[in-house]
Amino acid sequence: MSKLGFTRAEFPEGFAFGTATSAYQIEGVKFGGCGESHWDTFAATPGNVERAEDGWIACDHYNRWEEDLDLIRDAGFDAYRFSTSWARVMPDGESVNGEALDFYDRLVDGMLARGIRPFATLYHWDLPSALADKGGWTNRDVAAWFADYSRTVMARIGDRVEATATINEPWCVAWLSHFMGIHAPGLRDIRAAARAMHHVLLAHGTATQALRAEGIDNIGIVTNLEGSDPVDDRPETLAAHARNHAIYNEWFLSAVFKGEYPEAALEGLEPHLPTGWQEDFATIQAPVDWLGINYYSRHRIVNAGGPWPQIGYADAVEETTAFGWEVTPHHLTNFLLWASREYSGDLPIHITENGMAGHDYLLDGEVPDPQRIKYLRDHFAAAKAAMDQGAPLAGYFVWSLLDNYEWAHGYDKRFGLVHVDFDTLERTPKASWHAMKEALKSG
Ligand code: IFM
Repeated sequence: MSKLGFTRAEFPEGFAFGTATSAYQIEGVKFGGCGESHWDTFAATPGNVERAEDGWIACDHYNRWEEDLDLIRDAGFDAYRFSTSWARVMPDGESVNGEALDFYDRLVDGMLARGIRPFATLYHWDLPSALADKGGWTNRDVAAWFADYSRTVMARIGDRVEATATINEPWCVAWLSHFMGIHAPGLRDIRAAARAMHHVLLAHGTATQALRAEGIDNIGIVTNLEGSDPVDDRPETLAAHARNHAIYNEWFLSAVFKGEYPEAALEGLEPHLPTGWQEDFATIQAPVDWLGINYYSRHRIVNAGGPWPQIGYADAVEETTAFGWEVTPHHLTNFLLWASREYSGDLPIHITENGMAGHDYLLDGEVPDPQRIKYLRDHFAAAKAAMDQGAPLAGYFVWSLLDNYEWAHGYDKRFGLVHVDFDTLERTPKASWHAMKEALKSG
């Protein structure tokens, strides 16, 4: 048995073992005529990002992509989930940067040349500043802007991409960024949040329809689902827990697959939704071919009091990662079963992200990361348990290939299977990369 506790033979033929990254986190916006995004200005504002770090150089993937694809191939991965940058492709939000399309064209060809199956994500958070100036996700027009950008990218690479996701983690795009103020644009406003919660779905549906009209298929959306448990069974705690689950997990799945929003979220958000929001479900429900689930951890929920939604987080009680996130693999099993039973039915599900941040360090040319190996072993087992109970799991992408820019936390939260020295940009595979290689070699 491999260190990761699984062999390929335990998974169906064609199962996509993959790894994932995103453009802003690795490429380096300094290169290739990339335009400014709301993450550049958010990071340049004191107090938003640790050490005010940004994606200027990041992992220099824009120049080192061949070495990075070699690392994916050499580990034995079947698939690579990457994202295209909106601000790189449309630096001013409108006109197209040919260099950007050339780059993604080379990248996709580089994957195919190495036998790696390309899984593209169109939005992983790099909104052009020119569109942020017009209100970004709070402006209904974002749906048409996003469809236009999606068409432009897929006209160039859509013929060779196996699967396409519209939006990565709509909860982060909308709630974390417009209600909690933790990600760009850093708003803390319930009206802005409600509009972003709706427009991100409208953008997903509008782009899905636009891509289909151009003959692109195998389209999905990537939701991040977070486990939660109420700290006690007092009615006010249970109500806060239900609201958290509705806003975090149910809102997006319910809209895409059922054409409705959950009551526990509508009770606070409905007054702030744009007029006529119900009519948009016809677009939001544009059929998808697969569902992506990103899963990492859970929160213990308390009632924080104060204004709606009164969601508060209690201290962790389980083992935690370097991020302070609790390690709770059983929630992954539950989510895979719940999402297919309640929403996506027989559609294939991909675990589009799963992984952990560690206090990883380079020692004599090696990077020992035993906690990550155990984390992955337990989560692969949790995924397998869901499959054994009928969940239609078709792929599993480890987050992330490389240590990279972890948004508001800058560069010191290391999620990579491969260590990156951010002074020299040298890559060193960690013990977990070697463990993946061993498992993927197994019959
Ligand atoms: O790094 C992020 C990624 O961009 C989106 N999903 C969660 C990861 C870890 O926080």
